[in-house]
Amino acid sequence: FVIRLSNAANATFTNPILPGFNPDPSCIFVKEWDNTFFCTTSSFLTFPSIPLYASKDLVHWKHASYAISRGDQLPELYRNSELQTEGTWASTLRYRDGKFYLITSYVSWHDGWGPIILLLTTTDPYDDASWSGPIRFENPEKEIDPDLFWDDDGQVYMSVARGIFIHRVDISTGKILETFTVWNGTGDRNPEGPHIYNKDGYYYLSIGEGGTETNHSAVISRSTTISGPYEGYESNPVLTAKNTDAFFQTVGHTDYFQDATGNWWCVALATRSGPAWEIYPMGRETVLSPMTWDEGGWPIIDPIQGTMSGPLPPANTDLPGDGFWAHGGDEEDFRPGTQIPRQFLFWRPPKESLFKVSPAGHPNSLQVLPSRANLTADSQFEPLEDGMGFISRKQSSSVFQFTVDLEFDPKDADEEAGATVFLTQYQHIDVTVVNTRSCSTGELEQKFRFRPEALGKPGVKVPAARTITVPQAWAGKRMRFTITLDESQTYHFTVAPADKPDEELWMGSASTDIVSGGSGPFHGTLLGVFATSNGGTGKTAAYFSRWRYHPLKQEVE
Ligand code: 6LW
Repeated sequence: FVIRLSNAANATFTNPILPGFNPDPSCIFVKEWDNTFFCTTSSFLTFPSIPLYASKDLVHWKHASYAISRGDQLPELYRNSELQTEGTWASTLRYRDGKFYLITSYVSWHDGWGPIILLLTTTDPYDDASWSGPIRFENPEKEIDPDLFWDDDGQVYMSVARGIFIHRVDISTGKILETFTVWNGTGDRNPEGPHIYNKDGYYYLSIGEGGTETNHSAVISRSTTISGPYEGYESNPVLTAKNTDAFFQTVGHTDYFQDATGNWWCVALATRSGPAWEIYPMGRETVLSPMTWDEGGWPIIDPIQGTMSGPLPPANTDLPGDGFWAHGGDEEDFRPGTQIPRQFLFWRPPKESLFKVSPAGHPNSLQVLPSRANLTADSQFEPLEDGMGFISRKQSSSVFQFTVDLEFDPKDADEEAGATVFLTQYQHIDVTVVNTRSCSTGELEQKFRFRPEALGKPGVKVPAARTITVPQAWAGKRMRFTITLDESQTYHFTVAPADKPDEELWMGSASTDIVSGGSGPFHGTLLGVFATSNGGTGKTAAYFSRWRYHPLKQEVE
């Protein structure tokens, strides 16, 4: 029998534990790494890809590394496809004998549906460079959501989804040695996200089903042999928000782990949307719930709420590395000698020459050279050939203020630079300075432009785009762009001269509805800056400075 060492009093914590675009969580506890919890989440097309977060107390999460930080870790880049849902999907993170194993599927439709299963490893979870190049696994049925499980006899099993299979594999080569067709859930659609756990003589197979929308749920089965037959739990699902009016919806895609005292925990993905499920700009985020086992040996998981309690480890923020805090904000001044901030993300592997911190002549700024592509996918511009002059961070709070300054003196027609709320290349809301040719005089004029793009969500109400001529008195000045999200879930966009921020001009307002779901059903919004020639020949650099992102409140209900 087991002596429960836990005498931790219940303490409260707040969901989501990993706010912002952080779906498909997979988490472990690693005693050998100073009693630290590690989690990973899906990145899709954001790059660097597949973040690892670390925590000592399950409350304070700090970014530790990216498993994929070099374009050459992806076997093919599929740069020409315009599908926004490609990229790195659900991964599984595991630790064994001094090594971290991250198995993921890189999904592409380049030649039709073609997910590639990749295994990356490291012995230092705080160091991007230490992550190995991938081993590509056999994937005859084009499966996704790989899991890794080591049995006591040393055999390794990879379970995968779209119909659940368990493959016995050789992890050094990625070869499949044997395949078992096993339990596919309760009969609901999209059995996926499998994980296997060994406990008290049973192999437990946990999966998600119902699809990643409001019908999502977590179900479980077990068997005394790895190959099955697996017996479904009669009281499935073990966790869901379907048919409830909970604020946290779409709950599913779970992973389980035990802490130092033997307590069990469950992570899942969820959207802070309420049952109406219309407004959830941050997409699917990572939530936590305490978990116990009933007398029959089946899990009991508390339904997800914003404030929960459980036997948390003592508060501890002592974590190594130069990572950022998942709940934190930014104050970035791009000082000479520094790198691109760790929380900044590109859309696909970047053309690195487009970005430079503190370039000569423009200290304390981030230089962004224009790409021919703007933020909207349009094959006319061969959008991905020469990269995208776009860089961002995740929106992690449902009320915030994001402010950034811009020095930009465009020379050619259609050169444009500014700030954006970005879900995909089909759904974003931009505020910029753009060089336009006047219809009446034929002269080039600098204008402020507000432009919502909602191609990816037909039928959504979109405010009109508008331009305002840059006032004479502001010409040549550094401009300040501010994006504020208020409690009514409306983004407001303003511009002002950086030296007179009170003289701000309102450029537009837009509902978060525009960047919820649609072409980015799996995604969450990014807040960023960009520079583009809009398909032209312009080469004028944009210099961004004084980047401030202040999350103001985590919750809006
Ligand atoms: C992921 C699947 C899912 O592969 O959504 O909600 C897919 N679960 O397991 C993309 O994140």
